[in-house]
Amino acid sequence: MTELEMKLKAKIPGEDTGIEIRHSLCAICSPSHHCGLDCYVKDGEIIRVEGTPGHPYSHGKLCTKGSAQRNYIYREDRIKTPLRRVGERGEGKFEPISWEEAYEIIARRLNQVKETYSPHSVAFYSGYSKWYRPIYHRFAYVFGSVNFGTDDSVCAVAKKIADKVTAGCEGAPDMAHANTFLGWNYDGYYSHHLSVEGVRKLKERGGKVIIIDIRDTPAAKNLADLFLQINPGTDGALALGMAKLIIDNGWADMEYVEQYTYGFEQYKELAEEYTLEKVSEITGLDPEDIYEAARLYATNGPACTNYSASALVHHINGFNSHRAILCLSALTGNFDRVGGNYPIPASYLRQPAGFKTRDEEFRNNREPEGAPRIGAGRFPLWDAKFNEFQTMDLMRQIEEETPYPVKAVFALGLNAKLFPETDRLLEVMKQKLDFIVDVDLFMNMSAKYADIVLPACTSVERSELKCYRGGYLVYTKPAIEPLYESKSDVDILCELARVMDLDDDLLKGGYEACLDWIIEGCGLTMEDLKKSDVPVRVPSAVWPVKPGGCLKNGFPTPTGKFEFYSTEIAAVDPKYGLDPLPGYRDSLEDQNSPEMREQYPFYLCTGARLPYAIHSRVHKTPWLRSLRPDPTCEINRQDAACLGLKEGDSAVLSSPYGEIRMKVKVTGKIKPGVILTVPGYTEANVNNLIGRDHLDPYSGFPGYKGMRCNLRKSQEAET
Ligand SMILES: Nc1nc2c(c(=O)[nH]1)N[C@H]1C(S)=C(S)[C@@H](COP(=O)(O)OP(=O)(O)OC[C@H]3O[C@@H](n4cnc5c(=O)[nH]c(N)nc54)[C@H](O)[C@@H]3O)O[C@H]1N2
Ligand SMILES: Nc1nc2c(c(=O)[nH]1)N[C@H]1C(S)=C(S)[C@@H](COP(=O)(O)OP(=O)(O)OC[C@H]3O[C@@H](n4cnc5c(=O)[nH]c(N)nc54)[C@H](O)[C@@H]3O)O[C@H]1N2
Ligand SMILES: [Mo]
Repeated sequence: MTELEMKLKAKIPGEDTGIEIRHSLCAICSPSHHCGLDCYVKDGEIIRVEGTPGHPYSHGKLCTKGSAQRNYIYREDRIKTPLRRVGERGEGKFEPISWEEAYEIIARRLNQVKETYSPHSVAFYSGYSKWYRPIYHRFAYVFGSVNFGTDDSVCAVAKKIADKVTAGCEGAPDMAHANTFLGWNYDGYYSHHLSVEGVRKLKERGGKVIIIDIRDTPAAKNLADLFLQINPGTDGALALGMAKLIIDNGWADMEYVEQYTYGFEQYKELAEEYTLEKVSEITGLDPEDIYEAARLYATNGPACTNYSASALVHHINGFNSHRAILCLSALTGNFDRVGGNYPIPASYLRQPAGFKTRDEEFRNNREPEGAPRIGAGRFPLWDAKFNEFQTMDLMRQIEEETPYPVKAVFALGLNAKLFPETDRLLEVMKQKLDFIVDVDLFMNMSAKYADIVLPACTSVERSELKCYRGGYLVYTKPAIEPLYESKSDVDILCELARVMDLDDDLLKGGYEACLDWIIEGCGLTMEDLKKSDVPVRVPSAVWPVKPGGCLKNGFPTPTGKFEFYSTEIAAVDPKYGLDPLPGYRDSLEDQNSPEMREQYPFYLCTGARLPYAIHSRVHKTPWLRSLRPDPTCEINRQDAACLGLKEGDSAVLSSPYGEIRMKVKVTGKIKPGVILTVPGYTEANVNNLIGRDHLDPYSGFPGYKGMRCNLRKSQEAET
């Protein structure tokens, strides 16, 4: 009996149940969290799912979203066949067509744009899903367009670039050896459930945990020895204040600073301005707590830090706030040291796993030239440090056609709801684009603007290559056949490459041929991988990766040092006004006129994660939606009382850009003056309240988590 047959017998005794358990993975969430999934299949249908026991990364765990997998897969709004638009863009009227016809139309229309304008006039876009990216990235390049762009324009990459221009590389927390964990905007319970175990173990060893958050979270409650409930968007000031305390009290590791860092004197001078009194005023924190956080972090080392993919860098001052926090790591001698933060190179899909693949070469060795990427003129640092277009400039370029027109958008997972001023973007696309293709699982609001819509299938209906920390690779097998006429995204891309006769034998050879090329040299082939349906250890993997490389060989920065003063930022044309030091600016500095303050007195933070929501992809998944049926915003009880609002009231949330209607949740977990909500609802799209130019000039990231707003009781009949 196989391991799975034994498991089935233990769970469901009896003969001939007709049920089989098949291993797969859950891809609802981010690439670092693709939990192993066991699917119980009967008559070609999944009737139950649970986490894969013994999975080397997820260890049998599955979060709220993953547990609703069945409900997600069998949703009624799944796109069933290729579709051609027959109504107005946005109207949602389509007719089914065959795959052949769809490919033929796409090939013809994309080539038309290429010939009439240029290949760069086709923008290739991807929403949140990452698994197909190497294939897709290369597809865009082989087609000839420089414009491949993704949700990376608003997720995590600001942090990565800030790391690169400071340390030359990113530093992952070495939780296993730290004595103190600085959980700066860390709430693993909601956004990274698998990470909580590491923090719990640290505590069990007697380690200390500091949590800095704007809301009282499960991490604050369950893990924190010290919890600082900070005013939103003021983290940069706190980090500089902590730096001053660390320097003034002699807690800095001056040997490290002298040997390995650059620009300490300027940094010290900057920090000098951030007195305890001033920082307490900006951040709303008790001076004693600030002092204690600095003392604990600097003196109870080694100390590692959590760097959030979104919470900080979703403020228009977020890039430098992140740098200011990162600098604390070097100031205390914790960067690239055991128990601190140190670099672990990416293996595949930009995830660290301890072995090498040719993912980046595969994506980039066909990179075309001949035009600047979208956003290059506005966000030079982004453009210099990351090989994707900055999608936050897409709307402007489509509208203004400078420096050249963009006339077609080819998208996998188009979801305009992630973009600030969503409705305006959709209108601009509707008016100005010649051709739009969208490949998605579900018929969402944005897909309705596409000329051709193609049905993708979910992770349980296809195969996927995935790497895991610890040196593992898996090539999953489909647990069920693709539903309806849906296909795997990578098959769609490779088939289209053939129809278009793109000049690339790898893409035309199919997904597995591409993967064979990518993993060559790691010690396993696709044939080897296919023999297992759970992750296998890669022979060339070295894990754990050890720290110390930068200290020994020099940091990968222009000076070879950790740069408090970034020489790469200093080299950017001064007309962009970028500060080489991690200086602090107000996160509402573009909205501080007296009229704005009066009209929009609240601070709107959107998108702090909730365990049963992820972007817009599960809002229509009934089980998950039932946990929070109405679009809801949270407000402190004092403010609610002042506004005459009660729990469950219908209210209008407004900003200078628009209004939406939401239900009110009254809470003690956020401070007065702050309003919290999540994006992704079609009927209450909070991104219509965020200005498209409310962007961080360093990264181009939008200030999703820092916008002025107001809330008033809805005058209409309460529902
Ligand atoms: N206001 C506000 N806005 C935000 C954020 C915030 O915090 N606040 N967070 C930002 C961040 S960090 C992110 S990452 C983005 C994410 O935002 P999006 O990229 O919009 O994320 P999703 O809505 O999850 O997914 C996009 C689309 O991909 C589809 N999809 C799912 N799986 C597949 C697949 O396998 N193939 C294909 N072809 N399509 C698939 C989904 O159905 C969906 O329509 O949102 C950003 N927007
Ligand atoms: N359940 C769930 N999990 C997710 C996602 C999801 O949508 N749902 N999205 C995934 C994606 S794409 C991303 S990018 C990551 C993001 O994951 P994280 O980086 O963890 O981001 P958040 O949960 O938005 O923010 C973390 C904490 O920061 C706090 N915070 C917000 N603003 C501020 C601030 O100004 N200062 C401080 N100090 N704290 C602040 C929030 O209250 C929250 O508790 O999550 C991933 N995981
Ligand atoms: Mo994200």
